[in-house]
Amino acid sequence: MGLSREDVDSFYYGFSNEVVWPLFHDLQTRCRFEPEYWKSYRRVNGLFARAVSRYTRAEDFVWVHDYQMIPVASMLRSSGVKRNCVFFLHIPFPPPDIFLKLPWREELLKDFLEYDFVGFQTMRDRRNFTDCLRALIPDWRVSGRGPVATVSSGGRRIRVAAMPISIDYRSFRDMAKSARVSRILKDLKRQLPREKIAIGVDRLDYTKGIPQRIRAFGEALRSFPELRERITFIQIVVPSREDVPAYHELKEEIERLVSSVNGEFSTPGWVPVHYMYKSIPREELVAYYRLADIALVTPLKDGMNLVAKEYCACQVDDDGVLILGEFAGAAAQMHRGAILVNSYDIQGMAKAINEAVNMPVEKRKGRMRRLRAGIRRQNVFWWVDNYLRASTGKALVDFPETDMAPVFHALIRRSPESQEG
Ligand code: GDG
Repeated sequence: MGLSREDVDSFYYGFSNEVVWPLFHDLQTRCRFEPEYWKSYRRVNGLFARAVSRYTRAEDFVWVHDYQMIPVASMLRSSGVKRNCVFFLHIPFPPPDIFLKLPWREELLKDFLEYDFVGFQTMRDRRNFTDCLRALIPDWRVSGRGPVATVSSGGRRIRVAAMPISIDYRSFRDMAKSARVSRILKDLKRQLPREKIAIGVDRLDYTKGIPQRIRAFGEALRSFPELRERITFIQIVVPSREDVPAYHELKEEIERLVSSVNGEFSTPGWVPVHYMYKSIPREELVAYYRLADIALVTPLKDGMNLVAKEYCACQVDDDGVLILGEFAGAAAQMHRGAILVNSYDIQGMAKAINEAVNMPVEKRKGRMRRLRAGIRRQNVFWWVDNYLRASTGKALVDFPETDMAPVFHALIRRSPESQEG
């Protein structure tokens, strides 16, 4: 099955990346609600559904991933094909006042309800989803506490869950210890002989908070002059969705900010921000993670953010500080070991950078040990296992208390879902 250029433009770049992606990251002013995009999104999902029906049998278990493919189950059902179909959303689910902007809000919400099981990254997302259900399709009832809830209407009953994805902890840890990575690390240390290195690693995306982070780094150098010449910030940006105009503009904005910070603070022999716009091999990435004393993971909003987990897995000497945005899904599991920041707060992030630079070694190690122990236990195999258990009605194993970043705690106590039994 091939997609035409028009399909790719309107289904992928259009509806998926100019409607669902910005809307679900709370950036509705970036959305282009083109009716043509919606039509194409559903038509192309019909093609995916046809392929699923052709290549699977009735007894197969079909696991659909992510926001490009939300309508696959309803497309299967409307063509009379029965499958046990489950779904996982890798990106956040927005709160009702954002989701309600979508012109096709009821249809898209109903598409979720055609799956037998829907997994979200965090409680925040699952709660937003059930809040939207209450607002738009009130005959669906939500019941149950804890990570897996049930939503039902008439005879139909589906489960919705918060299932935080993770990484292959051992493969990152072992690579970080390998001779090859140690060699790359040695070279990097020779070329960047600074006391402290901070790192950011992101796909080029306006949700990742890269301009705010560069500004925060500049602000840290301005507010804490003793950091100058002591710290270097390496920002790796991986090219992504270059056919979407907003991404071009973002790239230019990042380049302007990097040169402005460097113009203001560089001295002979010290360039404060090293900016790389390319994809690098995994071993090199792991060497950079090891090199970095501080990781700046400050998305404006993120389903999870695997970079936060990878960075910690690679700190094989337990030494390193994670500065983590509280709107990343990862903050629900990692808030106790990380320095949490509001990724829109430039001065708050600047202070966090200063705090990270000055954190005593015992505190750094204690926090990093805690972070790594969490990721080691709740790794990607734990995630797959629990996803499959939950989606087939089995009990979860070693599952965390339904946690959220502290800023959301008061909200969850008030939510009607948490009061239903
Ligand atoms: C979506 C959600 C959710 C990056 N640069 C290089 C490189 N990477 C790898 C990282 C990491 C991955 O890309 C990025 O993962 P994220 O989780 O940060 O973000 P998204 O791509 O936006 O992913 C997100 C995720 O799905 C999983 O559910 O966490 O919230 O948006 O693995 O290591 N890898 C290599 N070279 C690079 O230069 N080799």
